[in-house]
Amino acid sequence: MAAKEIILYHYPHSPYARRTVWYLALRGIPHSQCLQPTMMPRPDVARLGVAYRRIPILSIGRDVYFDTRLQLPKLEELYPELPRLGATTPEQKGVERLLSAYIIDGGIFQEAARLLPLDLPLFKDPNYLKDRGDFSGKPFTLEALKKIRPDALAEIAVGFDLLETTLLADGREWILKTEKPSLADIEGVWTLHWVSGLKGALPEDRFSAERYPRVYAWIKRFQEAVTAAKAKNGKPKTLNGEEAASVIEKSAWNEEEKTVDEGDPLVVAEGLKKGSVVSICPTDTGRSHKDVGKLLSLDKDEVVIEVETAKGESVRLHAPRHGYKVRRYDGGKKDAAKL
Ligand SMILES: N[C@@H](CCC(=O)N[C@@H](CS)C(=O)NCC(=O)O)C(=O)O
Repeated sequence: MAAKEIILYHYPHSPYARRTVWYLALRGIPHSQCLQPTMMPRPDVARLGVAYRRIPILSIGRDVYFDTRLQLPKLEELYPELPRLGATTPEQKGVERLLSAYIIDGGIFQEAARLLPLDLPLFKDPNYLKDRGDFSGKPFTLEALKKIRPDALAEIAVGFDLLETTLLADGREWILKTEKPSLADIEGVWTLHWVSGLKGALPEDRFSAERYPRVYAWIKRFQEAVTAAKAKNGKPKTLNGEEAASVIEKSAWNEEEKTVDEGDPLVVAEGLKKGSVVSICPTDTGRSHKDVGKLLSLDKDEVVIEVETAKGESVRLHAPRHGYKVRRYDGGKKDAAKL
């Protein structure tokens, strides 16, 4: 069987990327990394024929996966010999999925991102402010951040309180009472871990181990588990952009191709079939970065298109349906009309 090499394109300070970094570490899945700048341009990503601008991006063989919400379930399917992290009972799966939705769609991460300390060196760089404006779709200014800070703190307090007084209230070590951290812990912890570790983000008189003892102890336990796993696995190999692209282009492995669900309302409305040219973009952030390619498959969970790398090799881009817009490609006419 062809080898499935795994490469994670990320930068270490990215809280979303940590979701996948931690998952790979806790399961001990062998992989390489391709480190990226904190802002655009990202030539290594463009080299793959990818317009999507968000981090992390994960490649497995010749398949490239956007979004941690697709990457984690895909990784869950691989390496059956390594213990999985995902929940097994329907009730526990529900907790796992609801935590993901609460933190990401419920806006907890978005509120945490509003608490970035205003004295961050990056904020002195006008290019960074412009880049984050492109990312969010509206101007990114320090004045606006300062103004919404009290509201963001109120929202984050709700998040800390929820974990402290419900899921962790009985003193359990891990969300699903597992022996080790599970996917539900990753889904619940990543934003609170990030914002509580970001010096100057949270006022100490309102957010501390005294105020939220169970949450702070859980974050610490989680970090210790990840540190131990990373020490056991050793550091992933770091590839430069060209090396990473060439591993992907040379790979003989593709995920088994699925079909286009003919009854899917979007397929019906847009008149799509296998081979139709479509565009894909996220619906929340990074919306202006559209990938255009040939539709290979579409179902309720995932859409897959085929694109060409800068060297003319074909790769498959996978995006989740949730949070992504798929449209028949009109040659960019609608975008041009907006200008
Ligand atoms: N829903 C996406 C969100 C990814 C995301 O927003 N990542 C941030 C980094 S933490 C990003 O791409 N920021 C803009 C950038 O780095 O260009 C996911 O789960 O992967």
